Amino acid sequence: MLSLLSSVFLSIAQAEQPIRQEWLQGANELTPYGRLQVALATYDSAPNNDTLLELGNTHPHIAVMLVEPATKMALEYLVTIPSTERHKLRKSDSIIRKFDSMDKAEKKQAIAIAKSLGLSKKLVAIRVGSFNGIDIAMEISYKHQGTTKRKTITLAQPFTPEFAQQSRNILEEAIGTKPLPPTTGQYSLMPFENASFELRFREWDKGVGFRFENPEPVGTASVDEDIFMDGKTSVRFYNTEETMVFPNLSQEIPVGDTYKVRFQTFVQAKNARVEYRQDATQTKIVLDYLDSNGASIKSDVHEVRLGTYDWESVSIDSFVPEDATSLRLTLGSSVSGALWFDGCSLIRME
Ligand SMILES: [Ca+2]
Repeated sequence: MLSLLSSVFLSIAQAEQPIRQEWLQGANELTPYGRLQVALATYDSAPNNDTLLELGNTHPHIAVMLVEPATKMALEYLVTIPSTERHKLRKSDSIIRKFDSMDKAEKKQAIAIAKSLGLSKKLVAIRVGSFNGIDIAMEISYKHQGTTKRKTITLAQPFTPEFAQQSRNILEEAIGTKPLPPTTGQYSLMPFENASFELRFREWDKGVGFRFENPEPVGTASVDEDIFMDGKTSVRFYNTEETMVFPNLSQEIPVGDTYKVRFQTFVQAKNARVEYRQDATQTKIVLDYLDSNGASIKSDVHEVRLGTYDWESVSIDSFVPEDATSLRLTLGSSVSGALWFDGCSLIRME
C-alpha cells in the first residue's frame, strides 16, 4: 500500500517536470529496450514538432525513430500489438508475432510495413528484440517464390557522435528546425573532440601505457577503416607477445563545474589475451581527474574484457572531484591480440 501511495506521489511530481524528463525517468536509456520504451512513450503522447525538438536536442538518436519513415512505421506497428507482448519488450524480452494470429489492426499495420519496404504481402511473422545488445531488430519474415525471406528494420541505436549528427539532420528535414545539443546542464556534451575517430588521431595524444625493458617492438594504435561501429572509422590497438612498448591514446577535457559525467564507448575484441609476462590490468579505460597544476587527484579505471567479441557497450558514470579542472581520458591495451574502440561520448549528467 505504501509503495502504491508513493508511486502515485511520484507520478504527480513527475508530471510537473518537463515531459522529456518523464519519459526518460521510466526507462534505462543505456539499453536498447529502454530506448525503445522512450520512443514508444513519446509516440503514445502524439508529440508535436516542439516536443520532438526538445527530445532531439539531448536525445537525437531516440527522437529520430519518430520521424524516420521505416522506424516510425515500426513504432506504429508496435502500438498495435497486445499489451502482454508490449510488456515483454518492457521487460527486455524479445517477441515473435505470427502473422496468422495477429488481430485485424495488427495485420493491417504489418502489411503496411511490408508494402512500404517493397516486400510481398505473404507475411509469416515479425520478430522484435535485441540480438546484439546494441540495438533492436524488427525482423519481418515473408514468403517470396516459395522461400522464406527476411528484412530487418533497426531501431533504438545508442548515442554515438556520428549517428547523433545524422539523426539531427534527419530531424531537421522532418520538423524544420535542427536539434542542437545543449552546452550546459544535464545531457549536455563535454568538449570532447574527434570522439569517434573520424578525423584519425586529431585531438588525441599518443602515449605509452605500459612498457617492458626494451624500446621496441612498439605495439600498434591505428585507425581502422574496415571495422567500425559509428561513422566510418574506429581505432584499433594491436600487440603480440614480442611487443615491448604498449601505446595508448588520451585526450584532456576541461570539466568546468560539472559534478557527474557519463563516458560511453563501444569495444570489440579479437583474440585479446595475456601472453608471456603481459599484465591484463593495464588494458583499460581511465578517467583521470587533474587539478589546476596538472596533478592527478582521482582515477576511475575500467578494465576492458579480453577474449573475442563483437561490439559491446561500455558505460562509466563518474563523479568529478571538487578541485578538478580537467579530466584525462585514456584508452589502451597491454595484451596480445586486437581491441577496437569507437563511438565515444562524454555527457554531463549533473
Ligand atoms: Ca567512428
